[in-house]
Amino acid sequence: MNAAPTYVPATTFFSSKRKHKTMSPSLAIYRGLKRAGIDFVASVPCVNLQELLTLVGEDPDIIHLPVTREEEGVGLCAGAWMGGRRPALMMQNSGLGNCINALASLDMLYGIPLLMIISHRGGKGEPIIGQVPMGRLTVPLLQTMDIPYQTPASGEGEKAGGILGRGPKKAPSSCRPPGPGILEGGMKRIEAIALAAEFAQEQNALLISNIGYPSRELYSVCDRPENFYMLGSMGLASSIGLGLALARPERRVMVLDGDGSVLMNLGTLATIALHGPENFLLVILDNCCYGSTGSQPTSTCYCTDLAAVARGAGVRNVEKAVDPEALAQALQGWGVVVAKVEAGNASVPIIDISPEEIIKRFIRSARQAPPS
Ligand SMILES: Cc1ncc(C[n+]2csc(CCOP(=O)(O)OP(=O)(O)O)c2C)c(N)n1
Repeated sequence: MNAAPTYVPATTFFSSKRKHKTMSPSLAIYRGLKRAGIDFVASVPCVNLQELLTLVGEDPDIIHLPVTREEEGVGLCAGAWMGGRRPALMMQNSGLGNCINALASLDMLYGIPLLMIISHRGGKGEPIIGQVPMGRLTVPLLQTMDIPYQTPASGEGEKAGGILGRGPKKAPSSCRPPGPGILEGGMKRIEAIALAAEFAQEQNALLISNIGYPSRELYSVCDRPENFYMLGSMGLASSIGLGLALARPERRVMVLDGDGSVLMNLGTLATIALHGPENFLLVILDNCCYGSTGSQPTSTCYCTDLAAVARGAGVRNVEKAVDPEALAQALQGWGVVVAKVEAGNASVPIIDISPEEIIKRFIRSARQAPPS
């Protein structure tokens, strides 16, 4: 048996809430990365990584690839390392969960080094309950996988990339196509959500809503037991809705998803094409960005047309809606609707009912016998 190749990963936890007298934690981490010669970064955004991602994105010597799913970043970084670059993956700790297989059967198997900068949500004082499970599991997961990690204390951010040495190469110029950019003066996401919620109420439909602000906005405009608010598991709204629609063919099931989340689970469109029943409607609220984490642009801001992707995947009923009238019309159908909405979040509070309560009242309603 061959000896296992040496695995040289390193993980740095990072929280922008950390107080620092002289330098922001983001800047300290960025400087550490520069000192270590990091010249290739893949990322999925997190509220706590906003400043660091801006610094990385503005650096002409770093190739920065915002990716659709953290696991994709593991592959990109492996390829970049094979090509002689010094890569890092920046993500929230929930993304670590999405990376486990790739870390084990790619990086660990071949001994490919990877620096992960992980924002550690879900610790003491975390306001979003959906972050808590991965918050607890992060360190045990790293320990189980034998991945060394460090949590830099105030002022230690510059150590972050310390293990990797020097030597940045000039980044090639970007070939990112110009795109339509973020919509201005269109429908607000909360308006689209209110419209869908009203229609769902009329139809006694079950409604699944996307992680982050979309769920908060739905909760604030029209809370019903028939709403399932996602508090974590980014990307799975459409899959949850499809499973439910197949299980309850007599009920209308609607999903309010986001472009970033659909991009994270793009295969869902192929599954919907093959198995999507007539009681299922996926509404993609496309604001061209990750609105809930600071409006970092997604690829729909530049070049990806999710309606065309859905059609290409084989979904037969695909509509586009850019105004409330078109959306109201499209809500009557089934399949996929891509509703173009403005970036930005309404100022609405955090959902104050527990996950246990959300699921209890939802399944009571979802499983009840249809009226005879
Ligand atoms: C696996 C994982 N990666 C990253 C995050 C951080 N995160 C939470 S919401 C969100 C943005 C969702 O964007 P989108 O689906 O487009 O919805 P929007 O908020 O723009 O309406 C991100 C990146 C997460 N919760 N889970």
